[in-house]
Amino acid sequence: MFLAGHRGLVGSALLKALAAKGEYQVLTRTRQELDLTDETTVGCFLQNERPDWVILAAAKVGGIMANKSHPADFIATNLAIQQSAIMGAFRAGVPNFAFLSSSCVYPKITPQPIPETALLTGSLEPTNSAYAIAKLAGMELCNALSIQHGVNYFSVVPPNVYGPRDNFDPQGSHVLASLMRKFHEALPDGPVECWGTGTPRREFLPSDLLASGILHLMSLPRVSGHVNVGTGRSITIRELAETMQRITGHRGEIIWNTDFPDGFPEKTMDVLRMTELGWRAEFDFETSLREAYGWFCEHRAGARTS
Ligand code: GFB
Repeated sequence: MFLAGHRGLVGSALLKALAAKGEYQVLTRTRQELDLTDETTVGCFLQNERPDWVILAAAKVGGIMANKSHPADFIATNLAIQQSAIMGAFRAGVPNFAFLSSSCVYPKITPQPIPETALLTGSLEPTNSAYAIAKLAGMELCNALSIQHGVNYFSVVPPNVYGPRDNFDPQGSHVLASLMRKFHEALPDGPVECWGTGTPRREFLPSDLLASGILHLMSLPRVSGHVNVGTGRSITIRELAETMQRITGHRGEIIWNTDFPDGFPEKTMDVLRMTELGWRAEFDFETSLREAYGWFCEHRAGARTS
């Protein structure tokens, strides 16, 4: 199997889970060894290796401000990676493909929790529409190849993921990593600025559980379309900030800067399909967050902080 993006947040968790399972021989390539945006090179690589699976965990990703300020990069890079990997795999006769999408593909305003059937039933959230359109194109391509050619190409839709090897850059990161760093670096009684109103609700999943969910889907004979792999539970950004304060021991003021966008008012996924497929995410959020904070403290010097 070829795991694309093995050094990232999701890919590194997948690499660890695959090694623990021991059922697959896992091929990896660094960005320097294989440019995933180059369709010809990726096509040749897959023709030579002919893996039985490809997992595409490589993507240009980022939090709300990275998406809002660099929409062209998000759509162009992701479309190029997906075209290379998905069509390269198909042309090389790879029978199985797991594509990593994101819960931001769902409409901005839609009943919560969001079932898989909500896809394309409403307008996208403007701050990440470019990224979402790239992900929707990848999902549709996997689905179309499955329908037209009978291959097992499916999409995994995770919520906001966190864990080892996350990006902790305050401008580009997602909220959980950003707040972890901000509260850690603040003076114990000093202020911390958070973005938006604090009222949006988000669903958070640790990367090792996402990897476990993906491996579960891969163990099934076949998966059609896309599957939400999450917890089905969400908290407000304010609750996240207060939990982070407790974990880091911060006692100062939290300032909500409403010059920054809120994005989706709520993004909580319905996980009934995944439950029926035999998997659910069982974990205690605060314990898991403490573990993630432990990783950050230990690896801070080498973590992506800019
Ligand atoms: O995680 P996040 O950047 O992205 O932000 P999304 C979630 C919420 O946290 C927003 C608020 O309401 C932010 O305004 N927030 C508060 C902060 N303080 C901060 C902070 O310091 N940093 C950040 N980043 N946010 C992303 C999409 O949406 O979700 C991606 O842009 C992807 O494309 C990802 O799909 C899963 O959850 O709003």
